[in-house]
Amino acid sequence: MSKRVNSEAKNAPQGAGVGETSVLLIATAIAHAPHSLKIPLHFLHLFDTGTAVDLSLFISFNNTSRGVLRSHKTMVKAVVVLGCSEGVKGTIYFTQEGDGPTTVTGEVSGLKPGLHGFHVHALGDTTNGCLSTGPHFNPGGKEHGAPEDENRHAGDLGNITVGEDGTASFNIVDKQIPLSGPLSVIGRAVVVHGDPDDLGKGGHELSKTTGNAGGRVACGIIGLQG
Ligand SMILES: [Cu+2]
Ligand SMILES: [Zn+2]
Repeated sequence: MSKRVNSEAKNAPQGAGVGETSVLLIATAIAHAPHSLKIPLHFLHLFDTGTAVDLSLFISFNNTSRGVLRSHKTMVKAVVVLGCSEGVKGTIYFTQEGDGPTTVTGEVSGLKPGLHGFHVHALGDTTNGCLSTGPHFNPGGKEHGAPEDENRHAGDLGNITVGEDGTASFNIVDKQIPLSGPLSVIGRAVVVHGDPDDLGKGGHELSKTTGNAGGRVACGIIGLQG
């Protein structure tokens, strides 16, 4: 932003040096006064006409970007009710504020103790049970991996850990599963697997596609929540 102000200040027919310094001073004042953008009128009189126009554009641009920032801070929520397999139950909640990361929380019961692969699959189609939810959600055309890997499917959320009582509760924060926009996971499915996801590192022929996580023991469609 200061680049733009600088270059336009140079085009001013006279007093460009003074104008440039003052614009930078005002820009600094604006940056340090988030709730008030009142600029004393006599400041504006320091400039020739050309620079004054620059300044008003700068101020209105600043106002606009603040307004846009505020209006984008909406919360989107989604919910999954797990089904498909006898005895496995659970509810999973998704929340995303603005374009920040998505938080996934939930509880699942009726699973064998240990690690279970946990993914977002591409389709919200359960006409043939969890089998029809397609492969892992992978809009980037990457290989299967761990949530923290650069090379991973967007749907790769790793494992959930089930205790001796057969239940798991979890809280996952991830940047690749937004709830709005072209890469939204709304309308897709969450799948819980019978075995651990090897996170692409198991050396099995399925490691780089599914993490060799075994059968799909529970799944549910990610639906918008009010
Ligand atoms: Cu899966
Ligand atoms: Zn995957």
